[in-house]
Amino acid sequence: MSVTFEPGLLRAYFVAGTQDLTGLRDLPSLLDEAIEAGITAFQFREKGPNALTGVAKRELAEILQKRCLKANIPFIIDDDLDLALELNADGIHVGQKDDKIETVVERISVRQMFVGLSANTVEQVEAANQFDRVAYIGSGPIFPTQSKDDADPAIGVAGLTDLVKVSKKPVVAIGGIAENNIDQLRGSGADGAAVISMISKSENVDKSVSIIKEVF
Ligand code: TZP
Ligand code: MG
Repeated sequence: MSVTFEPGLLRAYFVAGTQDLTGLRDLPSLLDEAIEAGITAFQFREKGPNALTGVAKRELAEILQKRCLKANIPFIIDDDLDLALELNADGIHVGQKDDKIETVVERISVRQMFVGLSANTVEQVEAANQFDRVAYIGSGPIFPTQSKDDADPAIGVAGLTDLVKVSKKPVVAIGGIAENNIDQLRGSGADGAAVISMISKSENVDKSVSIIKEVF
């Protein structure tokens, strides 16, 4: 049973991998907490020098996918089309430097799977508009972020608003979104916030998710 895409799924979009966790937290229990708090989507983004690979990555993905399935929220895999196809994930998310969108669209052809694409310039958004299979755009970083080593410069809320105007797809804002700045996204036209640290480093996950859902 897969979750089909609708823009409301972007409201409170939690992104994480084991590399984002500090201390004694483990990802399945953090995901449980975030689900309980009301996240609307989860992306498994296992990336970077400390990330799991191979069987360990797949086994963790399966555990997380079961949680999402039970909660009826989409399980989205970042930048690993083979794994997404193998597990029949609800969605695949790719960045501009990952597999080409043409390749992704071709390889998922007959699957239900939806596609999210990162785009942070007007040109990238216009290109994404041409692909029917792209369900949503992820735009950012909005603010400076610690969670992505190769992050592009922050585009700010004004940059986000410009992209939303050009996009024919719903847009989720990402990057550096925190309790002390999320208010600035009101009226940006984005459909939601995608966050790593606001949830994974939160001392009160319930409160953090409520703050996101209060804005979106
Ligand atoms: N893409 C653009 S910024 C970013 C990604 C994956 C990192 C978001 O992490 P945080 O902690 O919410 O800033
Ligand atoms: Mg990437």
